[in-house]
Amino acid sequence: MEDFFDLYRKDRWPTIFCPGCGIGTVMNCFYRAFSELNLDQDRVVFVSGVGCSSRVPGYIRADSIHTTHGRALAVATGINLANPDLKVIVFTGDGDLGAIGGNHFINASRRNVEMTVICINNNIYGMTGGQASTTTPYNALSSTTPFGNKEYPFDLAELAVTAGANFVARWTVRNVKEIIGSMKKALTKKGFSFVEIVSPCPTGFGRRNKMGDPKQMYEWLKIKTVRREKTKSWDIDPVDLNIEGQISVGEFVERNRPSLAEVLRSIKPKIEQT
Ligand SMILES: Cc1ncc(C[n+]2csc(CCOP(=O)(O)OP(=O)(O)O)c2C)c(N)n1
Ligand code: SF4
Repeated sequence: MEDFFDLYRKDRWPTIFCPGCGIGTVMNCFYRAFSELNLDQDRVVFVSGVGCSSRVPGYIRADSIHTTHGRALAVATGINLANPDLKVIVFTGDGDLGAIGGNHFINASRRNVEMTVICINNNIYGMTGGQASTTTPYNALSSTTPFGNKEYPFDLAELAVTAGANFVARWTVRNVKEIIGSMKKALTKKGFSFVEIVSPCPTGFGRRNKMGDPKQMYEWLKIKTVRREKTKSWDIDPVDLNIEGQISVGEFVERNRPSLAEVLRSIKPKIEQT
């Protein structure tokens, strides 16, 4: 890629994102990581489900497939197995990936399917008006939990680690340098790589939970963030991933298990002669 700006699909501007939304920051970090790696736009396929986070590929000048809600990883798996020479990159949200798409997420991690998944976790269904998702913090308000969420949230990054992904990192949108670094590692890693970015949704989450303006939400992220170097993420009970609790960030795992496509290609079937 010749120029950072070649990756923008400027004819699609302005974006649909609300003022103060963190998705634009993630998108810019991605542009930076992709262009610094000098990856070939013609050898990449972007895949997304449905949601504000899933809109990102629409602003990138490369081939992409906007699939149905929750099915991005299933389609991405098919693309990778059909043509392992293409780099498959998924943009998804916590609802798309952790709720309706949760089974695909666990199994793509387990199978170590070759793809990079970037999940923008804003703790809510942003696009559809603020319903609770699987990462909505305990006791948080949403349009479907008017008395506070009584379900405990998933820890998406830990889920990917446990299920077997080759590379897993989590940051918040405040950690721009670290996000770019982890995205570069994820994009060059063989197998399933996962980068979760905790991001503010002032419209669907912040407003209802009286978290102030977008600037105050960014301040909230700063106060809540704990580096993994200082604490193991399992020291933080996932139940604590709530508004009063903490968000552990860092690179959680890096391993080199062969990807599903590599394993399948190495099979040499023995044909029995009769
Ligand atoms: C099968 C199906 N069910 C539900 C919907 C409605 N829907 C669209 S986006 C969405 C949630 C989006 O949340 P998330 O993936 O977290 O993305 P965000 O908008 O927060 O970035 C839902 C429930 C749909 N489009 N298709
Ligand atoms: S609804 Fe939330 S996630 Fe969607 S664009 Fe607005 S602030 Fe961002």
